[in-house]
Formats: sequence, C-alpha cells, structure tokens
Amino acid sequence: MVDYRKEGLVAIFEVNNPPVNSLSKNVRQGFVDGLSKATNDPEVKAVIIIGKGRTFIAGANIKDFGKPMEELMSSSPSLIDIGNMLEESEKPIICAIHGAGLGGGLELCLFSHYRLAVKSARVGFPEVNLGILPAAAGTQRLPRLVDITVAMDIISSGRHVAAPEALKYGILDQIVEGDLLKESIKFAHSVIGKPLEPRRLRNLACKSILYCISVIHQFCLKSVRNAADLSYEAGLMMENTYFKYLITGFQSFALRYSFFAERTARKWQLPSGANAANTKPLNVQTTGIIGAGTMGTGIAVSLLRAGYPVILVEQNQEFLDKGVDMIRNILKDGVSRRLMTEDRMKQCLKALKASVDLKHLANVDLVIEAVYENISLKQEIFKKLDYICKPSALLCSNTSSIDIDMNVYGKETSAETVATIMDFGKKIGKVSILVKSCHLFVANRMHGCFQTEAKFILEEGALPDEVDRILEDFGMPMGPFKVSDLAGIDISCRIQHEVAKQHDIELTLQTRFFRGERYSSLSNRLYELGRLGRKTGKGWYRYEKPGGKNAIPDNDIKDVIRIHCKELGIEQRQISTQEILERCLYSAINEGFKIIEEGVVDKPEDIDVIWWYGFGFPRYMGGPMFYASQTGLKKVYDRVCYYHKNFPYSSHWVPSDLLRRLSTAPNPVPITQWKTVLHSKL
Ligand code: 3H9
Repeated sequence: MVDYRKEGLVAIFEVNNPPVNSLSKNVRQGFVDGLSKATNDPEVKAVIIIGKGRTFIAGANIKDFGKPMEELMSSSPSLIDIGNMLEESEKPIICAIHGAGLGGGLELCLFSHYRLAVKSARVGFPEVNLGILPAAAGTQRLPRLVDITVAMDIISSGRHVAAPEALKYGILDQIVEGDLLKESIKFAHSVIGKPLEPRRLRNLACKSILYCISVIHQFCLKSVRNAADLSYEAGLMMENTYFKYLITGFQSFALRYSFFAERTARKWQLPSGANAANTKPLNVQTTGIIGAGTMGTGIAVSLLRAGYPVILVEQNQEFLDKGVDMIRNILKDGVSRRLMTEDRMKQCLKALKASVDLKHLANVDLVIEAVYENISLKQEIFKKLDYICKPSALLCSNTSSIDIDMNVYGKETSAETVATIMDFGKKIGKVSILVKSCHLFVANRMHGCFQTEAKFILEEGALPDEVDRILEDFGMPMGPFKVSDLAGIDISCRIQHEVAKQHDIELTLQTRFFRGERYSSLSNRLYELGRLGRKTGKGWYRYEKPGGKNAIPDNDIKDVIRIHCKELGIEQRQISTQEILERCLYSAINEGFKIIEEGVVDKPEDIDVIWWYGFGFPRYMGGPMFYASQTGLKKVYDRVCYYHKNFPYSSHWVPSDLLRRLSTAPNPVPITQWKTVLHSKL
C-alpha cells in the first residue's frame, strides 16, 4: 500500500492504493512502517512522498465514513498520528504531487515540510461537498500557511485549486517541469540539513481574522477562526468535535450518497451486455449544430469552450446572425466574469463557422439538431442529414419533449454510439445520464408533475410566492413560479397547445380536463393578459422592469386567480405547508418510481443526478429518490394513495407498483437495491 525504496540519500514512499490512493487503514499503516525505516536508516537524509498511478492522494477513504463513530475514531493510526510523525521527523519530508492532492491528501502535505507539484496538479479541501470539514488539522494548518481569507475560501468552497494558483498562495513551494520524481530528488538534496523548525506549520501564527457563511460552512468558519483565537491543541480538539458532529448528520450522509451516486450514474450498461467498461468511444473531432436559438447557441458555446470546432446552421441569414451574436455575447460575458481569457474567446470564435446550408455538415463527426419542438420539421432535417452526412457521423437530437426513438438511445442506437455520447458529454464538461426514450424523458416527465401540482395548488387557494417560498425553504434554488417566469409562460403554453392540436383538441380558458386528466388553464390566462414572465416585466410576479430579476409578489395575480376560480367554480381553501411540499415532491417521486419500473433509467441514482444538475435539487438532500428513501417509503406510499383518492383525475397520483412493493418490504430496502425488488416476488 505504501511501497518503500531508496535512491541514494532519499527514501521514497510511493502510495499504491488504486484507483486514487485514498488513505485507507493499510495506507496509513504503510506510512508508519515507512517512517520507522527511514528514521532508523542513517543513510536516509530526506523522504519523498509520491503517488503511484493517476494521482497523488484523493483524501481519506470516503467509504470508511459509514462506519460507527467508535470504530471510525479508534481506527489507528489516525491521519493526525501520521501527520504528527511526519512533522516531527528530523529528516525533511517532501510531498511530490501529480493529479490531485485533496482532503486528507492535502492535510498530509501540510504536515510535511515541503510541497512540490506538476503544473497540471490540483489541491483542495472538498470535504464540504461531503458534508464534513477537513478534520486532520486542515482547518488549523492551512490558515497558518496562507492568508486566512484564502484558507476560508478554499475550505468553504471545496474547490480544486490549480497548482499555479496554489503556488501563488504559498501552499506549494515549487512547480516542477519534467519528471516529477527526478526533480523532487534534486530538490530533496537541496534542502538536506536545512533547519526544519520554520517549516513546521503548527509553530506558525495565523495571519488575519475575517467574516463569513450555511451549516457546514459555519463549522468550517468557526474552526478556521479557532486557528486564530485558540492554541493549536485547543483548535484541534474543537475541529475533532465539529467533525464528529457533522459526520453523523443527515447532510453529510446525503452528500456522501451523492458523491457515489454521481460515479454510479456514469456506469451505463445496455441489455446487450455492452457497458462503460467494455465499449470504446469513437473519436469525435468536428461538430455541427442545427438551430441557432437559445438551445443551439448554448450547446455551441459548450462545444467551443471544450475545444471543438463547430459549424452552426440556420434556415436563414437573419436567424444565423442573431445566433452568432448570441454566442459572441455569451463568450464575452465569460471573459468579463473571468471564466476565460480574451485569447481563448478569440480562439473559440475562430473555431465557429456559420452557414445557411446543411451541406456544410457533410464531413462533421457529430451533428446536434436543436430546432424548435416540431416532429415533422425534425424528421425532415434528419432525412436530409441521412444523405448529406458521412455514414459514420453521429446524428443527435436535442428534443426535450418529443418521443422519438432516435433522440436518446433508441432501439437502433449502437453501443459504440452510446459510449461516444457519454464520453463526449464528459469532455464538454457535462454530466451525461443514459435514459431510454419515453414521453418527455426523465427530467421533464417528473418535473411536469411537480409544476402541474404547483398550479393546481394555486387554483385551490395558495399564492405563487407562498408556494415558491415553501419549496425554496426546502432547498430548491428557485420556486416553480419563479422558474416559470424565467423560462417564459408563453413557452409552456405553446407546447401545451401544440400537444392539444396533435389530439384535435382546442384548449380554452374554460378547459378543466384534457384527455381525461385534470387540467389548469391558469397559465393561459396569464398568457392572454400578456404576462409572459420576466421578459414582459409581469408574470406570476411583477418585476422592476421588463427583463428585471427581482420577483415582487403582485396583488393583481390574486385577482387573476380569484376570477379564474370563480368562473370555473373551483373552491379555494387554506393549504398547509406540508400539503404543498408533499404534492409537489411526492407526485414527482411517484413518477420517478414508475420511470425505474419501466426501465427508462437503470437505477434511482440516475434520477437523483438528473435533479441536481437539471433543477438544482439540493445535493445535501441527496435527490428526490434518496429523499424518499430517507422519509420512509411506507409514508411516501401512504400519502401518494391519499392524494390519489382525493385527486382521482391526475394519473401522476396512481401509485407506482414498485413503490408499493418497496413500501411493504419487511425491512427498508436500501436505495442501491431497489432494482432487485423489480424482479422479486415482494
Ligand atoms: C477527507 O479526506 C477527510 C479528511 O479531511 C480527514 C478525516 C479525518 N474515497 O472520481 P473518479 C473512487 S474526505 C473512496 O471516477 P476521477 C470513486 O468512487 C475525502 N473512494 O476519478 C471511483 O470509484 P469507482 C476528501 C474514492 O479521475 C474511483 O475512486 N476527498 C475516493 O474522475 C475513481 O474516482 C475527496 O472528496 C475517496 N476519497 O477523479 C476527493 N475518491 O471507480 C474525492 C475517489 O468504483 N475524489 N474514489 O466508481 C475526487 O474528487 C475524484 O475521485 C478525483 C479523481 C479528482 C480524485
């Protein structure tokens, strides 16, 4: 686990715990053994710690955190024990970092006397993302090395700091060009015999005091403050107390689930047996996008930023020019927000070609169709692409509501194509989740239930700002009515009318049922009043100006709802917070169980990941399916049945059979095993 060898005067500890050299118990023991050898060997004058494989050390083993507290805390040697031994060593200890030095990995570096890294390395304290704080002296030692505001930023943001930035702060002593080990050995020789006392961080005083921020962040803040206010020993004791408190809490539990869920979600597999591990992605070098609207231009920016050349195609020059302008503005905004340099922006714009002729897509490796939601238009485009594009080109659609087998992975989609798209998603900085084709797909299908219930709740007596506040207090970044105002009320109305047209139905303000389902025409009423949301300065809220961002509760909306209900004879009543939360969340969760049941996703984790990235569902709640598992499936099922009885004309309340079966299991089935119940007799 820690391989020990000597190169002249230098002992090398090579951490060898694939895949990411986490600090599990035998690695920690390996350090103790290595240190004992190095200390007792008079020939050894310095020690280098280096990681084998793709990275230095990714921190403590997160799987250990599920263990009971006594076992966790008594598991010796602890990281702090090792750290103390490193710091006290009379022979200089040098950490040589490549890949990532995170969490406990960085703490170990801070106990060492010197830190070197290759330019591509990253360091940081991502513990906040797991709902804990760096508790192997990280909060006590980093503020002794760098300015306290920098320490607070790194600890409370959890961000990965690139080596050049870390060098600037003094976290690193040197960036190494060329072979990391060879250069580190040279460095080791240069520091042999130099005094080590000034290199021992515990002796340094903290540099300044500050201000700051949520539960985990508050603990990080308190702990960093302790570095300034208390002795090192007292600070350490408090850090340990906070850690014990946080690690047993719900947030850390949910965040640890989220960490693994995201990785599990990446592991796609098809019924044929093809999967992420056994299928090689194809090489995508050139791309094309059809449609220069909001979606098309947004996708173009992602591809350009990731270094792909893009050919953007629109039906006429006017739309094309508008699209190119939009792309230019997004990139410029990125420069002004320091997300990219001016030079990088220029390179991106150079890689963009614009055309009104589909024929220019003849040689691209991948085409993304992003035109508006109209099935015949999309089909016509794909027919043309079949002739124009080379046979190996991947044809993709950005549809979000049309149920076409060619959109996601359909019956005819090869495993190689799936592998390529999943890999491509990662390369453009997105999280890709493999889902089967179904009406509205996963995100819109579940979120549709959530939004629909929110509207029914208004008809029954609540106000938009009340519903939004309750869901925001729960942790959603924005309530459903603020989201609707942002997206534009006209967009959802047009989609509804388009769907109705396909069924030869005309929706009016009096429509209360659509295809046998309860229907709310409330947004159509706003549409007719020209209240289209932020862009018109009025929607479910009013705004300081058209395009304004401050949502102000509007008394006029009360009248709109009152008149709507009076005309349609809908009775209004007082609705409790519990009912609002349950109806929005449980309707979506019940739909989520149906999605798993139908095999549209492979596992519940896929749904949770979609909700964090798609709708900003709070990660510290783990996602809607994890939230349901923690609430208790019996409770969720009983409430779904209750609402089904009360609202029989909403099919999203028909209880999922999988949910029913899980809720009656004699013992709670862990979320990771729900799928097994699908095939069992429960
Ligand atoms: C900590 O250190 C607490 C301390 O302050 C003190 C406590 C007293 N443990 O992400 P990848 C697995 S808390 C266990 O796909 P990449 C991961 O699940 C820790 N397993 O690779 C996956 O497994 P599988 C603070 C871990 O190259 C595989 O390794 N540190 C750990 O895209 C590959 O991972 C962090 O939070 C771990 N620490 O990214 C860092 N890390 O193949 C967490 C990874 O079965 N790690 N695995 O799915 C990362 O951010 C990324 O893994 C890293 C590599 C950037 C290192």
